[in-house]
Amino acid sequence: SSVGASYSGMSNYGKSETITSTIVVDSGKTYDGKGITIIASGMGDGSQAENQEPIFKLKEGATLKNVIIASPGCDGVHVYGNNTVDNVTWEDVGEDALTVKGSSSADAGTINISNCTASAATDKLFQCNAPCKVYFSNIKANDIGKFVRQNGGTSYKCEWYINNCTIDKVKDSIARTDSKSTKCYYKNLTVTNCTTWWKFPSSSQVSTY
Ligand code: ADA
Ligand code: CA
Ligand code: CA
Ligand code: CA
Repeated sequence: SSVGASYSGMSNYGKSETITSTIVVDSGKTYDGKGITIIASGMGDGSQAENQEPIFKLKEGATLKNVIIASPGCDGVHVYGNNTVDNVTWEDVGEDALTVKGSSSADAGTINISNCTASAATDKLFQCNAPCKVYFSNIKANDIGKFVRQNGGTSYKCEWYINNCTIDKVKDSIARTDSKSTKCYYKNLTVTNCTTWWKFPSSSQVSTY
């Protein structure tokens, strides 16, 4: 099986739905789009302007799967802790693709992001605004600024596990943090057209596993 999202045989594949407000997935619930394409209207233009609305908001423990997010990507997906994001495509990432939210003092737990495809991110794909452990697996990304970024100037700890990802055309870096306690672990990572993979205070914060 290849890296990235796949919708073959899903009942909503080829169908689209236009939304005008954020789809909220309640705590512990699952939103299964069965291959549907979501088109946002009036929620932001997908530019680098901050404060666009998210397409999805996943409360604590919620799961999002089998969705294609069309342009404009707005502020992507917001997750609040211990979430699963599986088989999601960002056709044209907006301000960013997914943000781990929460105050910097509240740990967002473990976030699993797998079997996803993302393209055309002017800046970041995955933005971590709270301490968290994120497991990235089977993700295909193309034409991005950064794959994962801890909110600039913060010093809390994040742990990133990057497994079986294929990333092409990277302007800034694969992973970037200003925190001395954040760690990044990677294996089976294929990167092309990227000058600088890691931007960490110390190279000892990054290792294979
Ligand atoms: C920028 C901004 C942060 C936060 C972040 C985001 O880095 O400085 O305050 O808004 O974007 O989550 O998009
Ligand atoms: Ca931003
Ligand atoms: Ca874009
Ligand atoms: Ca954002």
